Amino acid sequence: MKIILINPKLKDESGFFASQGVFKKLIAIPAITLPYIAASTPSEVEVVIWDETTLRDKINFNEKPDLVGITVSTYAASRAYEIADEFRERGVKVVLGGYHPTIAPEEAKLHADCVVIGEGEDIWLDILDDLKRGKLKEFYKRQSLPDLKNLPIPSMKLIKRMYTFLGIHVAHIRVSRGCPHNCSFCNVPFLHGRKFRFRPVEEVINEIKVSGTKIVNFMEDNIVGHPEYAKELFEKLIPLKIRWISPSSITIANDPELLKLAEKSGCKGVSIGFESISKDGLLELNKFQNLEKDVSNIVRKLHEHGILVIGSFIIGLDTDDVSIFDKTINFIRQTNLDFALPFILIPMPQTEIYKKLLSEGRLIKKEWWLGNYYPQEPFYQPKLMTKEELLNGLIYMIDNIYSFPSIIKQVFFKNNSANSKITLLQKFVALLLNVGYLQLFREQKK
Ligand code: B12
Repeated sequence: MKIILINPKLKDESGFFASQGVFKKLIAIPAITLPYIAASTPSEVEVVIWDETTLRDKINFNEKPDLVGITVSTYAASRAYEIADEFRERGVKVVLGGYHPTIAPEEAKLHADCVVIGEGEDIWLDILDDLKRGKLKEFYKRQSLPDLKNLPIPSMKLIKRMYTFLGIHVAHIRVSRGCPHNCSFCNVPFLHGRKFRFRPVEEVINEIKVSGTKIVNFMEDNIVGHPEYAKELFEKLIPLKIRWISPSSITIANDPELLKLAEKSGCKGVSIGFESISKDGLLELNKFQNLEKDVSNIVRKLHEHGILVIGSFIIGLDTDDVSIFDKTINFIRQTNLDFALPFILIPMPQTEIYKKLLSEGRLIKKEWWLGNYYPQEPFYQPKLMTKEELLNGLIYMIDNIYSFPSIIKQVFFKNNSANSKITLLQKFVALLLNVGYLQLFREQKK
């Protein structure tokens, strides 16, 4: 039996930093989803992975596998459906799984023989059995969320291009799934449940050892979501002498023991969703955990522990008027962030924000993910400005934050602490990220 697993690109690829500019050439963050599915496949089945995103694999529609499995995120749904339709027209069976089919299973079913709702490792075996017997069901869904014990090690070897950061082999590792928070823009609780689930620390340590590299990218929502688990993990990472980066919440800076352990275990950078510089914005996003926090102080503490800080912001909230652009630029400068990413709000389906915009008749199109769209365009009518003002405001912000003198100042000449442990190498990495984004932005502007 032969199976082809596909990760589709966006129809209009521009706009998402993961696959453009310097990120295309020097930094590749591969999706680990399909390597997980491949690793859950019995060894007698032949599996190949085509990743149209970061790895730019080409789809060969002349292939006739027994099954094509496609992972579908909302922003790549229309390309995923195009690929699925083409294979089905050629008589190949197609299964769709991932974020978007979990959110919109009936829509996905229009383009597939079967749809997987939720996490897929165990279900995958049932699908393969049913396929063998010619009895594929229309929908597959587990009744409960799986325990993360004994997850397979993702088959990264099936990814054709070296997964890299400047040519260095990086291990991309996931330790938890689920989130108890209720942020109004985020899909994660709907997709992976309202509870943190963790892999046993020993299994994570083993996966790092097996990877054969000392550089690790944790693909988390928040590495310190459960501080006690994080402390145990960090302690066990210390003997491995690795360097790691991860998304995190500000909790990392507010718990001295956690911060010390993060440093000792090799943490060199975190990305933090600050989301909004205003209290009203944070309330609108239900991001209560960020309220009343002194971001300058958080960045300073992280720098004093040798940790770079990437901060992301959502622009275009109902509480944002046109003054938000300058205010956010000033905030980024004053807080000494090493790399800052402003995004226009994306109303992901099944989120509170999506439902609100839909009920107020402010979505440009109910199913904005169908058809050709430009990922950075606002898919909704903002409240206190026009769509054009929002897009132009974002461009203005990026022009300012990423002007060359501004980057140099932000990376090399800020001085937020005499005790900063940020090394020259880290500054170089921050420079690269900023210049990469500038390059991407110039491409996008064209
Ligand atoms: C790592 C990550 C990234 C990395 C991407 C790396 C990469 N090359 O893909 C980076 C940082 C680059 C990134 C960027 C973005 N991301 Co992101 N990201 C994540 C994150 C944290 C983890 C994803 C992951 O690796 N999961 C691990 C795998 C194993 O789980 P999985 O994909 O869910 O797969 C399981 C099931 O879904 C199912 N399954 C999935 N596919 C299939 C297929 C088949 C055939 C089967 C049987 C089963 C199956 O089985 C799998 C195993 O159980 C998730 C949040 C989360 N907690 O999931 C957000 C998430 C996926 N990202 C999201 C978003 C919105 C974005 C951005 C658009 C953000 C932005 N504003 O730019 C960009 C766009 C990406 C791009 N194309 O450039 C949203 C997507 C929502 C949606 N409805 O699609 C999520 C869910 C976060 C959120 N808060 O809502 N992201």
